[in-house]
Amino acid sequence: MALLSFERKYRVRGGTLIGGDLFDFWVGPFYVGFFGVMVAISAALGTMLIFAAAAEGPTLNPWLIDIKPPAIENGLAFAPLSEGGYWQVITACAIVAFSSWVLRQAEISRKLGMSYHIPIAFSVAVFAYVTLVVIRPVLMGAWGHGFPYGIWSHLDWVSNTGYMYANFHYNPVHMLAIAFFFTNCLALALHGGLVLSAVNPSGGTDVKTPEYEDTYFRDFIGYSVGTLGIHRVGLALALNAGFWSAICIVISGPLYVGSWPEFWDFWRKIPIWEGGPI
Ligand code: UQ2
Repeated sequence: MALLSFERKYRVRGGTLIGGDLFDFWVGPFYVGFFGVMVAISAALGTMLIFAAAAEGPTLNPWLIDIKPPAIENGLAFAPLSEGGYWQVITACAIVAFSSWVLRQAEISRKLGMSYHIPIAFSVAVFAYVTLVVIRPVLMGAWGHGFPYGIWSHLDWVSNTGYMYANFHYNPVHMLAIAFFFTNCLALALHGGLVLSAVNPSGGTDVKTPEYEDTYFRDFIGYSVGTLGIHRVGLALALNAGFWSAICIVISGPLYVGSWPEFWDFWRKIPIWEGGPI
């Protein structure tokens, strides 16, 4: 179906979750909807608040701007704007914008009669962010445990937070998340390489069909996961990477304090070899 007649077919009313027909229209190529309006308002407000907070100084160097959460002593209370209040309102704007973005994706899925894979996938990224700035700070009793909004300062936060647990690489859930990131990289490299090798072969030769792709992997490792399957594998790997990243940080503090290297001492204490030569 030609693009123009396809657009006439799907650019129709309906599928909205809220607001009925009110914002059920497009601006150029972009679907708006109630959640498009919510994104526009909250993203604009949040961005302006970032500029307002940055304007209070001490620097306007883009690399060094640092919008800090309230001090730990502030607990879970509202803070004055210049003492972490900006961070709190910016965080609220971000969560409204990200959630509205999820729901706008869902509305577009509904309009097209598609499944909800994209909003579900993006929700995992939003969950990881909310874990860092809301769930973990609330479990630890202070907004001050959230990460600061700054290019340099958020790196310092990651480093300092890691060292609070001596060496974060010994966190088993951090290991799991990294294993998913690496495997995701492997899968996307295999997939990108395979598809390009089939559909973009050397000049003058024919584009190859999916049978060639299957046969390549059957010759190579005796197994092809299939053209649909590789996308299931990829999505599952990507979502697990984000999900376990959130879990690995939310257990650090609320569930486990102290050093991650020492966590592994449980292994030495297993009764069948406890007291033995190791
Ligand atoms: C495949 C297939 C594709 C692919 C890829 C494979 C024809 C175009 C990459 C091979 C993938 C396998 C064997 C699974 C890899 C699993 C992990 C966890 C890395 O068979 O079908 O479609 O792109």
